[in-house]
Amino acid sequence: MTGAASAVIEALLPRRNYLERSDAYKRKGIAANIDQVLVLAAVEPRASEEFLSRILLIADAAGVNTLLALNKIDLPGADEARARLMLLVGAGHELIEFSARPEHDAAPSAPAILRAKLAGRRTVLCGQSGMGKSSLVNALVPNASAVTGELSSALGSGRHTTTFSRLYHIDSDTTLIDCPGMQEVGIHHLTHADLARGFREFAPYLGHCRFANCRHVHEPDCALRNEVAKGGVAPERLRLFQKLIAEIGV
Ligand SMILES: Nc1nc2c(ncn2[C@@H]2O[C@H](COP(=O)(O)OP(=O)(O)O)[C@@H](O)[C@H]2O)c(=O)[nH]1
Ligand SMILES: [Mg+2]
Ligand SMILES: [Zn+2]
Repeated sequence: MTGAASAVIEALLPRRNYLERSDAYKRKGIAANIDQVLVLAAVEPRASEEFLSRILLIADAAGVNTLLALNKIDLPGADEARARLMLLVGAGHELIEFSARPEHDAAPSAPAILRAKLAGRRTVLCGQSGMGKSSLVNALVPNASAVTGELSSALGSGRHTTTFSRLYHIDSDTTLIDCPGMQEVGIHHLTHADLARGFREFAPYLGHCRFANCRHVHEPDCALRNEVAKGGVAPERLRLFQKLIAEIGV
């Protein structure tokens, strides 16, 4: 506690949903009762597609809507960055793009693109360090003064990476929760079925394998692996799926 501030819990509201991540030992809550997760990638530094996939998976498993966004499209390299996200777009994730820095007025500004999508909702902002989360908060929230990246001049090294989630009010019924410092997104709390469903483009093939309990790894007559061989599903996506089920042992 800091200073004399204190608070009283007036009521415990039932949880509508609960976004969490987990390693082999413990689960870590990210946020509860949210309407959507805004998953932020950037032109530079390059976002990890695996990181993005992991956030999308935990959100899908929690039953929370997602929105995938590419920031910093004012930078050269936007086309390549967009192309790298096409696997996720092909999997059924909507992609929006903008520039969070208002001085780059040639690119669509974040408030213009996001206002209607955020209005009246509670949105959690997730993304690796450097993607522009704090810049986006500053663009959307009057007087937010979130500290943005670069090297810390005071310390000479290290980054301004905050580690606590913060909730900002855009207006009386619109909130944005910044989740900084998320380097790893463990998925140990997910089941094989959660993962298979989270790779949304797998849906037409699930349930059509020879074995009802097919794990889609090396079973014969696997509908999903057959579809990859035919070119209908991207091999990178099946590889990531197989890596993740091996990681959590399901
Ligand atoms: N060119 C450009 N730079 C941006 C944009 N958004 C953020 N940045 C820069 O990217 C760096 C990291 O941004 P920051 O908001 O701290 O990222 P965070 O770690 O996700 O909170 C900072 O130097 C920002 O000024 C953008 O739309 N365009
Ligand atoms: Mg930040
Ligand atoms: Zn199969």
